[in-house]
Amino acid sequence: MTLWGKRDDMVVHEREPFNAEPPRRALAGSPITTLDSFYSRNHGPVPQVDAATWRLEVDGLVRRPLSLSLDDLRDRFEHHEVTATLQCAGNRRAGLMEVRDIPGEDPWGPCATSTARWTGVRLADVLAEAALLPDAAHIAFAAPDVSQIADPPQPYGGSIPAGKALSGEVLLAWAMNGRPLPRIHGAPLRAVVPGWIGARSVKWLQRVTAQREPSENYFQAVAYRLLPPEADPDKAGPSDGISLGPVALNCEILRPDGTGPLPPGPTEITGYAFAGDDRTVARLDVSLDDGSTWAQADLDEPRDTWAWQLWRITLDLPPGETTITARAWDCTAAVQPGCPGDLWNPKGYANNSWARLRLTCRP
Ligand code: MTE
Ligand code: MO
Repeated sequence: MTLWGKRDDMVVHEREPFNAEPPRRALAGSPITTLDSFYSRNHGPVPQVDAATWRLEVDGLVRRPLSLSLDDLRDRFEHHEVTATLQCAGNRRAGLMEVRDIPGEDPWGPCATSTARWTGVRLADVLAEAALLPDAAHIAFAAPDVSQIADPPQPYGGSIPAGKALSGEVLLAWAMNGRPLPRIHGAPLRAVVPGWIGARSVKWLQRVTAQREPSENYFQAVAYRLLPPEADPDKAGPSDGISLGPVALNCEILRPDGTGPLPPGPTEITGYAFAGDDRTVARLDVSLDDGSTWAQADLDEPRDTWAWQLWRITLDLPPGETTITARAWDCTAAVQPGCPGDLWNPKGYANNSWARLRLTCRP
């Protein structure tokens, strides 16, 4: 039996709680990730939610608190679809761990990110129905799963600013790629916060609360903060470091995947690039000489602001050892930083340094 319906060759970091990313070849060349390949990040045991008795509670700074069944959501609100990439803040952490170890965190590779077509209702429409009050500055999400990471154990939750919550792209989703949302991905209902770190797309959503301040949930107030290198992550609080929200500009090489030697000669190199939030990727460069010279890859048009853009280039790989380096530029002309050493942080988040893949070519 495969775990949670995932492909056999998933890279499983933990079975319980289930944490797994697909191999590079599973993402290569596919704008939409199939359900069996989609990465999954869980902080506690996957809850079993009975969709028939489940209700979404909407409360806090609203004039009309709501308690909605799945049918209420489906019948009373317009359905919307968004193609969005989820990217875990821990994506590419392994590259930071090569600089300095990060005890207690999984060494995620380049594939803690995937893209799906999400269907549901707009969070904005639900908040309008609840008559959101003007002093609501943050929208908090709460879920029933509990993580053993801290003492005492911590339920999962988080929040996003009201401005993002009221934008049209944030969905409460019950379907993924046109199929019912799988349990491992948050059934019966999850938040989808496009362009923001995956952590804010809360699964098994139970409660939406409008409030003045960000959520005090552990995963908002303590974890998922980008701390200075010398900080103690266990003592971090709301005033320390940066609370992670919009995803930083990032890219990776997906093919070749470095798993075996290749024949030298013209070789197609492909990958993904993702600009995060409402930015788009504008250029993608590839180097075979560690960044001395660069060639510009062919990059997908930003069809959808909320999804990654795939890229490809054919280059002549020499015999012997080669490192392929890739870097993306976004529409504001920002470029990825070169060195993971400059980005190291105690929880290993947001490694968006240049992608590097070592491989060997043998005739
Ligand atoms: N929601 C709940 N309730 N519990 C969780 O552990 N993990 C978050 C987010 N939502 C999490 C959650 C994190 S860190 C990420 S990256 C995404 O879910 C992963 O979503 P996926 O498992 O559907 O890929
Ligand atoms: Mo994540």
